[in-house]
Amino acid sequence: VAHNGSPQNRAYIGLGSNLADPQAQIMRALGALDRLPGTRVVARSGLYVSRPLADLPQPDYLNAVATVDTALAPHRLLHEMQRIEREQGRVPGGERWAARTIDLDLLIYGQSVIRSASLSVPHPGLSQRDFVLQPLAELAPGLDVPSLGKVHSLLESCPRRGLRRFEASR
Ligand code: A4P
Ligand code: MG
Repeated sequence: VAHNGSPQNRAYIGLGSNLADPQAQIMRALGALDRLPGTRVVARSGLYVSRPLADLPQPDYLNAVATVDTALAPHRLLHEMQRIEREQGRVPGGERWAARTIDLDLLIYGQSVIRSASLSVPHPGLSQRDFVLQPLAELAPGLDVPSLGKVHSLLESCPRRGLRRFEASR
């Protein structure tokens, strides 16, 4: 139970960027998430370099996952994540999978399974994305992903697309 009495929920948020200094974009988004009301970033994975899905002609992505404890309800958290995306210059209404300064995906929210028009949790792409599962396994290998199974088993059966650890430059 948080300071203000609201129950805390453990969520995992995926971060991705392939424009305008991706490392700085991810660090800035982590700071913004940590400043949300009733919310703390309690851990973050290492950074990973990944090729764009569908081999789209775009720069490689930098990806990471954050562990977040939050008193915000799922749709409210998503709303705040979208505000952070806009503040970091994400242009809304672009094509699906277009290159972006920052993309924040709500991967997991406690034990919740949500399938609403604006929010699907666990994130539908999770089990097919090594750039999500590898950093998630770093944070919580034994985590049971609602309706899908353990993170380490999901990683074993996930297609590998040449993900590599990013060597920090600062
Ligand atoms: N939405 C539904 N569920 C969620 C959720 N769990 N988290 C809705 C976040 N958003 C969720 O998202 C479109 C709509 O998804 C939102 O309005 C929200 O209501 P968007 O971010 O505006 O559009 P998008 O990201 O272009 O489309 P989409 O289908 O969400 O793509 P993804 O899954 O976000 O993937 N390649 C590499 N290597 N690394 C990446 O990080 N990311 C993407 C985007 C593509 N290729 C990538 C990467
Ligand atoms: Mg997205």
